[in-house]
Amino acid sequence: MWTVPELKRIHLGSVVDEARKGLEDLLYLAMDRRIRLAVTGLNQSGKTVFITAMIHQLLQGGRLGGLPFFQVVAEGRFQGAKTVIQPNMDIPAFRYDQFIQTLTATPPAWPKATDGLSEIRLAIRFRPSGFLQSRIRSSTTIYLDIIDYPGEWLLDLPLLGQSFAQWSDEVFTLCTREPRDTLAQPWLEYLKNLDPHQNAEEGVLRQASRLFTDFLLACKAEPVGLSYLQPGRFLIPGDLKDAPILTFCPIRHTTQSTQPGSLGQVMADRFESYKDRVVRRFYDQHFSHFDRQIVLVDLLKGLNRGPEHFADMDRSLKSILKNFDYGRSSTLSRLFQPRIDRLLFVATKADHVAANQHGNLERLLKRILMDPVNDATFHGVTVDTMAISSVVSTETVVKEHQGRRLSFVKGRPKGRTEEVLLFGGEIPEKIPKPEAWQSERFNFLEFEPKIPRDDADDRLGHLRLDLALDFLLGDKLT
Ligand SMILES: Nc1nc2c(ncn2[C@@H]2O[C@H](COP(=O)(O)OP(=O)(O)OP(=O)(O)O)[C@@H](O)[C@H]2O)c(=O)[nH]1
Ligand SMILES: [Mg+2]
Repeated sequence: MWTVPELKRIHLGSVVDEARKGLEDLLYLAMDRRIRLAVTGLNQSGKTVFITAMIHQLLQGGRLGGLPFFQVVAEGRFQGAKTVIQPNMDIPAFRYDQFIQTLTATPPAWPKATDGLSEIRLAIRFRPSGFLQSRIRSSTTIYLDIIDYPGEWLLDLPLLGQSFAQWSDEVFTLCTREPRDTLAQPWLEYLKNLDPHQNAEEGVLRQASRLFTDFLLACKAEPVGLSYLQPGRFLIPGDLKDAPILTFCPIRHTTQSTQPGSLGQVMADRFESYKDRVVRRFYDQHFSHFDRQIVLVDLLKGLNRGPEHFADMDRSLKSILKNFDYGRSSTLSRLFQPRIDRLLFVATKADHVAANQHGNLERLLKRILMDPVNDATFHGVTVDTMAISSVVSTETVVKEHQGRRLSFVKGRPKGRTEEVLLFGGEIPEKIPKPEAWQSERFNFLEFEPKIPRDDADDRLGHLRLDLALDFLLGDKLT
């Protein structure tokens, strides 16, 4: 049993501990020795694998010669990295230990899908580069917080600038086109019998919102795989499942104003509460504290799924980019300090195609993002795009075929145990015109992780992960 003075000491001890941690954090921030790097992307875009591979490479410190384009390593100034206790006690930990074990098991496997937001902290030691600085200090430590969060949450941001009526109109307009049109029918049929002026009943609200949620889930599910789906928490509700704040849906409004307690008004109130308590809270607590952001995009999946899906992904990416356009968006600039100063978009899983296609993969991503990037005056935000592979699971083999030299991909397609040689096809460097999307034109396969050959060292090879690291962290490691 603890005595009262002991309990007081323990309590005081933990308060002092908390305060000390907070102060330490502030100090790192003031000294520019803390980076909060946010990693996002739509589901299955490769966030968990990217973060795991990035941590693995940093812990290896380029010892295996794997980070030639990460300047601090190339210049021989990198002294080491290790995982340390994360600063926020109420945020789930990013389970690097489990993910790396899965990726390096025998046989290796991809980590399972993850949900929600998680965080991990690394301490990185390096020698400063300047002549004077390196005389004063032989080494410096920087703290890197990596935050993994679903891109679906980022897609909620535009809701902050919309009224319930505007949002409802947008959803109904999207539902006039396939594949949304067909998938939305059960929900739209139900809405036909509802009048926004009728009294709100919980049972009706629940049924309308359940049918709307089913519609969103059907849009997200394979093989449809749409991405411009809001509100994000309807898809990943977490502990808000069945809460009234997630029990609403778009509704056709009339010019006549709705009364308090009417169906239309209750839906509108819940939409406003969602914006306030879910969207704004996420941005206040997390987004507005990020320093650097990387957005992962699975363009190959987009091409496989066809023009409607590709257009939807394009819409999502452009909408995500608007989040960073602090200068123009008055709603957002009032809400956030312009903190994120580097933003990187990457096309992931480049190893799914032969090496000679990587250039086109990068050009296609650049092309999609060109207008919003050029358009916007990103106040202090530097944007870049690249094609990478966090963990390479194939190799490129060049062979003669009917008198032509062709590049093939060699690897184990998902669900198979044997390696095969595939001619994966070509990636267009521009968004294909509608008539160019013949059926099955694109059929890029997914692969199982590579089984290491003789030594374990080549198992987590990557493509341009070092360039991504250099863009995201390089300037802080000088
Ligand atoms: N070949 C290859 N496949 C990859 C790579 N990165 C991810 N993948 C594939 O993409 C799948 C999803 O990767 P994750 O990292 O789990 O994706 P995520 O974005 O964290 O997914 P959620 O947690 O569901 O949001 C993996 O199971 C792999 O099949 C890569 O660098 N190369
Ligand atoms: Mg994940």
